[in-house]
Amino acid sequence: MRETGIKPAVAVIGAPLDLGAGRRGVDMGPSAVRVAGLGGRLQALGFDVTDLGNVHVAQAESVGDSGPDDAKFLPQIAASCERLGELVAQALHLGKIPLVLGGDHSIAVGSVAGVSRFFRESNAKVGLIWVDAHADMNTPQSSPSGNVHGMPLACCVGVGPDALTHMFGFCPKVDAANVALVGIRDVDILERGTVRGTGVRAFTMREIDERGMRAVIDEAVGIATLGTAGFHLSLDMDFVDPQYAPGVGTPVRGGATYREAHLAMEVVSDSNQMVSMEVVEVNPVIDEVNRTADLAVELILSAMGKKIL
Ligand SMILES: [Mn+2]
Repeated sequence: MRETGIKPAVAVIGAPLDLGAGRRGVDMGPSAVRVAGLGGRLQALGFDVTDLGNVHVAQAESVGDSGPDDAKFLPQIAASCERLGELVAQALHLGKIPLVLGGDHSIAVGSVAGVSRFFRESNAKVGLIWVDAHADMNTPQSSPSGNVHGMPLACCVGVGPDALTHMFGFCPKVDAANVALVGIRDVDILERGTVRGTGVRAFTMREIDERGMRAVIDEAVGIATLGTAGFHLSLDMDFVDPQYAPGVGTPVRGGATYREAHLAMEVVSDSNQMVSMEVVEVNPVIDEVNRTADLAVELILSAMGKKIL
């Protein structure tokens, strides 16, 4: 997308949803990332930037009933994801790269549905690189918490509540064979069965330690681009070690270092195959002077092509 000679365009879409998370605060993530200078810093990199504002999401305090215990706020989350998916597809129709700011990770169901629907119109499919401390492949049956932000990747490959798996009338949104899950170090016992059963390629932190980030992301790009029109990058900031990214929904130690995280994004950028991106789970409530949001902007810039030289 960068070789066309036309100034590439990015459409920023905020998705301030926190109904999928147990801990409150990620609804402020889009603001924190904007305050960290996202728009100006993307423009400085040569992008034409349009900010579409935030997609409407329900507020927990005004919903009252949290719905099913095994998939809390499911109807509200599905409605938000549908609205988000529409905006993402519209941005792609305008030739822009959708950049979604979360919000908890359940919003990825909407982003991926929108991207997939767009490419489906031209009989193409999309790959998915999911960068995360967790597998996000729980189901209502396996989830210990009933929090939907632990389920979105399973939904993208067709496993989960119909309201999420069949959004826009088709399922799955992505073939499991085109999914790479990178950076996991905290997977629930029953969730492991879904990871193995669906056949997504999961790169654990151990594999990153042993093979190096470069080799792992190269392979992930290969999986996500095999027979696809490109891939969506879903970046959960908890991928990065809490030492560098303390302000996230669910911190887990043992994550990517600052340099490894940048390298991962730089290798993604080198592929020139990323068609859309989202950054989720920035939680300003437990952050330190917005440094996790600032790192989120840095990683976005690296994924979008910022180089040291
Ligand atoms: Mn996640």
